[in-house]
Amino acid sequence: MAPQGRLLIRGGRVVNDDFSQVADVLVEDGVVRALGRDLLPLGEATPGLRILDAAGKLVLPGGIDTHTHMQFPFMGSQSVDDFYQGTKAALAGGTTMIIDFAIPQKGSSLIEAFETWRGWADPKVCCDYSLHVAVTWWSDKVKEEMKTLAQDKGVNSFKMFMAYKGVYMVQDEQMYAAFSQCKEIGAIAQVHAENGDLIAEGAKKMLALGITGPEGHELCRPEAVEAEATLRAITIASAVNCPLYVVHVMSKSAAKVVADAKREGKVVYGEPIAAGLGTDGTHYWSKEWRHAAHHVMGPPLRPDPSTPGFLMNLLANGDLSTTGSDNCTFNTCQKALGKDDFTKIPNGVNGVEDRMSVIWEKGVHSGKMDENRFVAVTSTNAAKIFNLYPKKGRIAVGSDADIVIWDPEATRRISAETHHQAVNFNIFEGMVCHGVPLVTISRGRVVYEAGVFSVAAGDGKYIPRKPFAESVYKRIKQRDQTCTPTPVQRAPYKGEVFTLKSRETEEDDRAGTRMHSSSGPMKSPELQSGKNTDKGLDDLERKMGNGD
Ligand code: URQ
Ligand code: ZN
Ligand code: ZN
Repeated sequence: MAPQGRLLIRGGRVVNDDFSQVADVLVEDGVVRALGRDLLPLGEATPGLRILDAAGKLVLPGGIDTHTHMQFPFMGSQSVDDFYQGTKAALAGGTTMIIDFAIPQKGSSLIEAFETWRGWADPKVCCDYSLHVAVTWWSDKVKEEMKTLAQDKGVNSFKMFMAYKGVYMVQDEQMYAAFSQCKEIGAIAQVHAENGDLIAEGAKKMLALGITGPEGHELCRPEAVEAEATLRAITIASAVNCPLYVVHVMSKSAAKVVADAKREGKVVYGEPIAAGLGTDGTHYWSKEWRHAAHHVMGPPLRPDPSTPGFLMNLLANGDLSTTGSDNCTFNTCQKALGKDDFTKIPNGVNGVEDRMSVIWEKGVHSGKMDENRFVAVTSTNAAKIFNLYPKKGRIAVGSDADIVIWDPEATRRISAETHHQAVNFNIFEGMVCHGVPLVTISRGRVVYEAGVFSVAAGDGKYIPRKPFAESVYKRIKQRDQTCTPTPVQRAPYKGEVFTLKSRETEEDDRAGTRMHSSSGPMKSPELQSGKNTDKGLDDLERKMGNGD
């Protein structure tokens, strides 16, 4: 990366998650050096200092997209936004960090998957990034590798799939084991919450009914399939006292499950995504196959048109915590792999570029949340949960200078014609959004300004994340100390104890039964033992008058 210049962002309204203030921000060597009023009196020139006028604009912490899949090999294809084009598009939309997923095949090494993804990302990324790692199978080796990833590779989040049967799906006992290990190593467990068995059965049923189009994708995995898995994951995590992060919460039912759990005091976080907040699943019934297929993702967008507004309400009131995009884009010809069978349509939609604007429009412009909550759900909460805070997610002295100058009044019309992503479709096509990123600054450098990029492949950095994030683990640790059950102190039981029979005894019993049944009346099972020396049984036999 080119040497860092000095920047003064002058006169903007600096917005953090807790308060806003009009202030200048001085940036040097990639970090915020000073924050305050009139850091440089007007008219005073300093060589080597670039001044950006932010008067009347907002100065926000750069967005953190908690959920992307760049150049992901999936369902026989590979997502078309690679780490170069995907992260450039992120910057254009005001996002300065993404967290992608390294996903090993069943039976493969987690560390190798992590290194593979690093190998793809490092030379290409234009913004900072980090990696979640998926646990797609279970063994002692997986357990050990999770520890190594947490201790040596900067991974503090592991995703378990409850869907994609036969590919990535894990069973409850494997989730229990993986959650237990997450807790041991100070990571947060993440789940793709859908019941994979029900989806597999539902898909067969739809195909048998002759439903081969994209509507079948939603019909075979209705809301209850997501809500059931969400509750199951929360129940397992709670049994382990492991923090849980539910990725891509897509339905009202699943969001209610998360909200209820949160209100019961569970350490659980819900992540809606731009797609679910900005559009809905009525598109699956479009007469145009291409249009419908480009909305296919899992869990699906929901046909209930009140879903996006409901999810936004929960994001605004704190029931849901962060936002990602689940950006996993496939061109039409790739989606067409499933032209005759919806189960073969590669799952995934866009969102990395438009997430911030869609949330501003539907969340802030609509009056559901204020600018501070916007910063919380697009950046700060993610930084806290994934242990990046306050380097990321805040504008403060010492923080990384990942900053966006944001015009809350300007509008832009989203279109695949003008977006910076590689994919040839945009699920938000035609949406007009207030909230436009004017300048994006990545670790102190202006990388995007008025539609022009000044960034090269590899300028971004891998950001390792330490385990035991405070905002997540303080409560977990305390509960371990204070909520672990203890035995009741009581006097030992001194009475009679029934004698359990061994298998040998049972076999003898069966032989005895044959003898008795041929020579006399049947006895109760307890009395059928041929070698009954037990005093209790002798007494019982006497009482029943069978003392032979
Ligand atoms: O499930 C996901 O997160 C990935 C693998 C695919 N994208 C999607 O449809 N949500
Ligand atoms: Zn998923
Ligand atoms: Zn995903």
